[in-house]
Amino acid sequence: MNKDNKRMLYKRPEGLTDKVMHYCAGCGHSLAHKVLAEVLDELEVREKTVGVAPVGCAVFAYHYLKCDISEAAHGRAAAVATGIKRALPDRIVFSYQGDGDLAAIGLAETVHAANRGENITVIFVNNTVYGMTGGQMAPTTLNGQHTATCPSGRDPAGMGHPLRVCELINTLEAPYYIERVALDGVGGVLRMKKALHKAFSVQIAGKGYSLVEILSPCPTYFRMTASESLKFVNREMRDCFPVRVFRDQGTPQNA
Ligand SMILES: Cc1ncc(C[n+]2csc(CCOP(=O)(O)OP(=O)(O)O)c2C)c(N)n1
Repeated sequence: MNKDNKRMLYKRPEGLTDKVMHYCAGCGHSLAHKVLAEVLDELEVREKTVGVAPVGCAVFAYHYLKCDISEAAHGRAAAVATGIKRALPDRIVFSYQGDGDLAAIGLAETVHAANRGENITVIFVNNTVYGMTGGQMAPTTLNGQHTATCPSGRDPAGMGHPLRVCELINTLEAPYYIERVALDGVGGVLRMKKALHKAFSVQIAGKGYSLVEILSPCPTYFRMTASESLKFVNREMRDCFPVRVFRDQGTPQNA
């Protein structure tokens, strides 16, 4: 790792408060918050940014990010973000959502905001489980993965297959930028940063809807150590959810 990358990973960004984070050891939310804070400052938009955090482990984002944050009811973040952006078009607006929130109860809002090409940035943290409520099955739970509500492993015969959100949103005309990244090591963190930069730049330029999906470890409900959970993201999750740019500049990208 070169010196600049090392510095980036260990320095506490200006855009984070001094509060000690409550996340479990090895959880991806803390890293995602940190990089998000850096990106907002590098783009010099933090002071005019409004985030929307619905329910889920990241509901306390307002404790950590030094920008305005609004709560939303479970799944309604895309609708709330739409309202804020339309009422205050000079603000930079993002939603920050887990897979239970965005891909289950909030799927309709997610699809329709994308289909309308709202000029918002959606940050989708996919850890394949409902973390906050005890590790239940989410739409993105992998086939065979054990959770509190599928203790014998997800069986697609009765439970359906993992929902691929980027692929789904990529069927729509309006979205401008769609990328999936994975928090599975230093390279993944750097790619997440690049993707967030791009997504917010799209919004700043007024180009429309951007979505960054972040495959993220949940060691507690994967029932693994932090390092085992990184391997799970790298192997199992990436196998089901390919990491790539799906669309850039409004043009679908070939795999
Ligand atoms: C209307 C409503 N139904 C259910 C809940 C309970 N609830 C709180 S968080 C959550 C799931 C969050 O999971 P996810 O979005 O995957 O985020 P994570 O905690 O894994 O980061 C649920 C179902 C709620 N708060 N409101």
